[in-house]
Amino acid sequence: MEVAGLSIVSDAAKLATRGMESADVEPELPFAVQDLIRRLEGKVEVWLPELSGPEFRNFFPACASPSTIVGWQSQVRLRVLEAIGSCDTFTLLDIQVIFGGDISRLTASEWEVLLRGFRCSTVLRVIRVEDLTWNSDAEMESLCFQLGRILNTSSVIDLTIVNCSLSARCFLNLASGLRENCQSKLKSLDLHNAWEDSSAVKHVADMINSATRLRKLSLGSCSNGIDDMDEAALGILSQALLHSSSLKEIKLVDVKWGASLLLKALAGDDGNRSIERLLLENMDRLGDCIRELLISNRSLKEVRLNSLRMRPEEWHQLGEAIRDHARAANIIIEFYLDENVEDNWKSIEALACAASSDVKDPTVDLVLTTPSDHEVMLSLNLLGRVLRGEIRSLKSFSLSARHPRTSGSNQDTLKSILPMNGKTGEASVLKSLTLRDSARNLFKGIWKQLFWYLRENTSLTHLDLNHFTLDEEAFRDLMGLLQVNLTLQEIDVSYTSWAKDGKAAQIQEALKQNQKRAVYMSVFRETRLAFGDAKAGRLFLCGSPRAGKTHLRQTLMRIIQGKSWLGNKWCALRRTKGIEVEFLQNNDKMQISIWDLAGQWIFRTLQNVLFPQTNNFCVFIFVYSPFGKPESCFRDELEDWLSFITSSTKCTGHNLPQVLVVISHKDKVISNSLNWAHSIVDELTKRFANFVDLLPIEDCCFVDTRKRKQVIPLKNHIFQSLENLLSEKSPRVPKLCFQLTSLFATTTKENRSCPLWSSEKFRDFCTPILTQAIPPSSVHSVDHSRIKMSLVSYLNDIGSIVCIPNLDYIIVDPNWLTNTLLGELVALGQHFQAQEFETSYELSPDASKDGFVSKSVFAGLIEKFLGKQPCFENVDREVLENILINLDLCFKLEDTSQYFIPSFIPEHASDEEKNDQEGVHAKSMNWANMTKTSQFVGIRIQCQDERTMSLTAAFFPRFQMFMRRKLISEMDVSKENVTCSRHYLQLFLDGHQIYVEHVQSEKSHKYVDVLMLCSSQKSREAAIKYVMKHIVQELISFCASPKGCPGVALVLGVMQTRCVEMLIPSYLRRVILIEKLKSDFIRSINDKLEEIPLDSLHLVEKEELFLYEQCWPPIEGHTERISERARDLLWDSDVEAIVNDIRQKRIQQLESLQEGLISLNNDLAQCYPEAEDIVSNSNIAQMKDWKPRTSRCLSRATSSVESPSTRLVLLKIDLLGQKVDGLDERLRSVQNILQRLDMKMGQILSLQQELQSTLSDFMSRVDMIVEYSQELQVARTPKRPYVTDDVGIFYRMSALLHVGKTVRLHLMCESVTGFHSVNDQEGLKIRLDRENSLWIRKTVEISYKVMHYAVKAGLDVTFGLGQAIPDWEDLKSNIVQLYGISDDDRRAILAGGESKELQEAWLRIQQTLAPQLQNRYSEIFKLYQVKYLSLEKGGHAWVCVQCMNRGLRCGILTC
Ligand SMILES: Nc1nc2c(ncn2[C@@H]2O[C@H](COP(=O)(O)OP(=O)(O)OP(=O)(O)O)[C@@H](O)[C@H]2O)c(=O)[nH]1
Ligand SMILES: [Mg+2]
Repeated sequence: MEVAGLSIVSDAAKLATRGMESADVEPELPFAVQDLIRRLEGKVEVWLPELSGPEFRNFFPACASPSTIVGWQSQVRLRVLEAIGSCDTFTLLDIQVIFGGDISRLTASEWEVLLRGFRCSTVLRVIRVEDLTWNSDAEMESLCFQLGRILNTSSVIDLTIVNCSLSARCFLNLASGLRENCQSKLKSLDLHNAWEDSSAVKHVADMINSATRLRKLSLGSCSNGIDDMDEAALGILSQALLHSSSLKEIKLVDVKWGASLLLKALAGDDGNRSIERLLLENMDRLGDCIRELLISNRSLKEVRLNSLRMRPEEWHQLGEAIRDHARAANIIIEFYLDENVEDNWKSIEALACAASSDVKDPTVDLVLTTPSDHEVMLSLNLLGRVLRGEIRSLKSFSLSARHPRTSGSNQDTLKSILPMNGKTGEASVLKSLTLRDSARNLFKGIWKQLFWYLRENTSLTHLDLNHFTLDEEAFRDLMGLLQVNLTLQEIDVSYTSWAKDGKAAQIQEALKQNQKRAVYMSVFRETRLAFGDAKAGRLFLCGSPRAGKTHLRQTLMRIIQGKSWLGNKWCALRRTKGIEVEFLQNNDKMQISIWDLAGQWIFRTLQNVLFPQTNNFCVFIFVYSPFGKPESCFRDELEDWLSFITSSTKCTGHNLPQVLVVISHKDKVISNSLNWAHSIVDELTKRFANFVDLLPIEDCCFVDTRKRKQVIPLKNHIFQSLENLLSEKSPRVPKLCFQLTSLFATTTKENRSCPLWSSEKFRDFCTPILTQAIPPSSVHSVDHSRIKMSLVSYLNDIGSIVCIPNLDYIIVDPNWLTNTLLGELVALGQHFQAQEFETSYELSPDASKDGFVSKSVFAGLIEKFLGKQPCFENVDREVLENILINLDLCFKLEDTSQYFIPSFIPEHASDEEKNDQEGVHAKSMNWANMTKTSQFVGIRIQCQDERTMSLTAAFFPRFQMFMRRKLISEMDVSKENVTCSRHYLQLFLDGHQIYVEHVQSEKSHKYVDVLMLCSSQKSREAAIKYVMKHIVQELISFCASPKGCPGVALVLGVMQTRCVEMLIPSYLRRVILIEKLKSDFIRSINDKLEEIPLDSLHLVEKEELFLYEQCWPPIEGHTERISERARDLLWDSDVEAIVNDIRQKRIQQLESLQEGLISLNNDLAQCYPEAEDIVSNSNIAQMKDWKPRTSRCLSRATSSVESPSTRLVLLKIDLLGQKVDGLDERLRSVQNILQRLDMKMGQILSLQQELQSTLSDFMSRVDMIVEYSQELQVARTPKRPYVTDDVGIFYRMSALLHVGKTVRLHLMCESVTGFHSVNDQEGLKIRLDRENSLWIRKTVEISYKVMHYAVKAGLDVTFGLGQAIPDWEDLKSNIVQLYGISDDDRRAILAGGESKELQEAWLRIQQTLAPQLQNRYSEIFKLYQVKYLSLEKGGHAWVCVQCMNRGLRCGILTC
């Protein structure tokens, strides 16, 4: 197919092939080639193409010598190479990618064509030369010459050569490029296993000398063990280092000559002075050298020692040198703790103790990684000593448990591993603590302990809990810790469950508030004020209108004040407006304020605006009147208030807000029974268990609120609860603050006309009390104004005064604000009639338009208020306006003089016709400048748990005002680009049009939608990044702040794009939670990976794996059923997180599988001494002398394992590990997210391939150990039998098999992707008799063994064998000797070959099942016989229907 505009042969290519007699008829150019050229020429390709794939085979064959390819093929080759060379979009030139490392696939002149274009590249950053192979040295030398030229003139800054053993000439050629140009931009040179022999070193030195901007040099040894460097070469290299003035960092990995080089180049007075960072990895005996450097080199700022091998004494000496002489501020020491290296622990202890100093600041960062739970214990023990202050050398401590082989039974021990031994932790100097647990949740038990110990710690500022699964309990523990610990400044919980369920924002907010608290608390401490236990408690009365709250409050007041019924005539009670606050009890023991909330919904907006910021010691009383209402009302009202309480109160640890239900109107109800309420309370107690402490209804809770006698027991009950709360351990508070709180209460009661105090008045009022409170020892050092500012902040935090920013006054009477002012204003604005028969105020029926009113309406409202109230000191119109604006309840548009005041004035009746969901849709919303190619994004920010949380009425209006102020004053957005309306905020930012929409009504208040029309100038990704940072994250943090809904955790959902585009009303929009979409997406990729046959993995289009679609159901009247690609809905960073997740899991699986395989091989080797022959394969001979290289990531050679097959596994894994490690490094240099994805996907495919082949290897070893033989395979005998008792639960099986018992013989599905039990499988009933009990016993043994190895290899998790696995202890102790083959069998094998008993068992299984195989097989076992196409997978198998269908679908089996 000839495509218009694409000339197949370029002029250059024609030129290059001129003179060639081409008799070939030009065949059609394959699509893949055309496509590639087009992409390259369109300069959209960002990643070098792989030309070794089958689609290019005709032009770039693997076998033929490139010089023999002529004519048409040759022209096409040149065309492709030239297109690559001139593409000029590549940031990374990785030679290996093009032909998998075989450079002989191109001729020298072809390389020249390919590389020519790179010489003048201005985007190229990295050149990698890794794992290359070549036929003649000349080829490599010529390539290096080309690369040298690129180094000379392009923008490349990083050259890496790994595993290539280049000759001296190669380096000469590379260096020649640099020599010619002293302006080379090269900043980093990485040479690992890069030279053939040390004759190359002089040219390396030459490169260092010529690269005047070189900052990083990394040198590493060869994995083949050849690592010599003669004296002369060493001298030249050290001279080059010594004289480099640009070098900042040197890294040496696994080299023998490291010490001599470093001493020559860095030590002493004349050593290099520019190098600041030194990294040493995997080296022996460097103690003396490092000591010398630490002492004599002044310029080293950071020294990182990774997996160094030294004796404990050497570590001790190094520790002392660090303590006494080291100048470097950061000394990072990493240990990989393998079970088998005993000295490691002695070394760590020796170092940590020797470096400990009472006078010097700690400089050591200790990083421990361990795969064993024993080592985790030891590490935690060390941590205990560090936290107690016994070891004072560590600045930071990091502990990663990598796939610890634990059965989980150690958690109890873990809990007691961090004893504080009566110490408070004040002596600790540790600043940063990082804990990681990559797989099995080993740390689960320690959070409580750890957080408890950190309560008194005053050194730790940084805590990193990345990647953990953390539960609600741990969250409460942490929030409890943050109540008392004001030292912690940063807590990293990214990639934890808390980051996903919205708790992270709450933690960040708590830290932010703590920073403020820390300021005033330190002032109090410095002043040495006396501290005492907290005694301020709060009682909130909530419930629907006319429930009897105010009556109850008054009766309680009368009881406390000792007034009799007759002494206090009922004044005509008005319905409450806003919140009425008064002191119920104010004595030495307790200061209880009572907050009586209006039931009317219109006041709800104010209520959480006015909630105090700290909510320790709160009791909420929900008052309910059953009079004249159906029972269902009780549930609805209680649910609603519980949700309000949950959402408005911040989590402060395990002290949940207490909620007591009081039922009023006892006198009006015929039945005294409260049964109807009990069950509802029980149900809601469970649902809200994490958030409120809903107390059971007692008899005393059913009252006539007007009757003193009936209320007295209730009062006692309430006080008892408050006393209990206060007696629990609480943060200590300055006694001075109680005194002030109490004085304010009495003073304001006496003088109600002065609720606002100027700061002078406040100061004068406090001075005498303050003078008394300051101890004589501090009198002279005290800064009075600082203390007063601290007192204001503190009293404001606990709610005894209200301090509004930008207001000149302090409100000392909270009731004035909550009731007199705001309650009244809402009442006036909303035409609320406080008394049923009250004649209406002469109000014009004011209404707002989109939340706005004119200046005159606003002024009228304020005037009416002032006219209605007695005269207050300091209160005038301006002050009132200021209060409203600074509480984020109102703002003024300067140009039109309109006021936005949605909470106070109702909407025009026509617009707002009852706010029910359907009614509300902002008709005024529309997209400006929409085109056909416009891109839309919709994000929903919603309550994590819709059944217990809601966004309270004040939330959205306040967010609107907060955001508006922030955008205009902090981000310089012009006012015209920020429009508020009652239900939305419209923004024009960065070229995007954004709606933030929230429809608030009594029923719907669970989410905020962000709708966005992206700027045509920006990519969708950039648009999402922008909106996430500036809107979504702002909203989430606002919500967690005291101004928002601090109890609400918010999570994100993504919206169907059409809903955004068409602005479909919010209640109809289709949304899926991002976490849900991600997990669906992961599942789809995993399924696809598993379905691909092993041998065609390399053919898989990476793009295909990403084809997962989210199906949206139709929306009546708006859209049809629509599917959208998950990849388009999610953002790239999410897709990357998904790929990371899959990759990480694959690596983990491979590691555990490897461990399982090693243990299996060990066991096999034990019972078959000559096992090497059995388990070896053809590759083994080449590997006899192979020594595994330690790679941090994947390889851990267990010393006991020496069988060749194990070595084979280790080699494979190690090679893969190197690839992963190498790739990781490479990934770091790749900025482009798509490139990274592509690389990682490629890596997942090779991991998958490795996994599958390791798995089949593993299975065949398992078969070997249970003696499932070739004959059985040929006879098609099922190979995964297991036996259960008659009930069918696997773990019930025990050693107690007795004659007469009935058991069932079951079979597992034998799918190659993993065996598993089959749901609802009936199995074959067998009654045990003398004859069959023996082989059945043996069958149990077979299945236990299979299970045992499956668990060891981590397959229980992968295959979902969970419930089939017997209890670990049972597995160990019952029936079989599981470590290795059973003794009987071993004896039998050693004596004569095979275990007769096992053979017998298999024979009997065969005989028993044979009749069933005929026809009833699928009925009894739900299994079907299939044949796997590739032999490697083991021929026939019995699989379940799902596995059969899947296998058929992807063509790996036949029936
Ligand atoms: N018979 C009887 N009447 C009660 C009882 N409790 C309250 N009432 C009456 O119910 C009406 C409302 O009482 P309030 O105490 O003002 O109700 P509230 O819960 O404060 O109402 P809001 O302030 O509007 O939220 C008044 O007329 C009370 O006299 C009770 O236990 N028995
Ligand atoms: Mg009331």
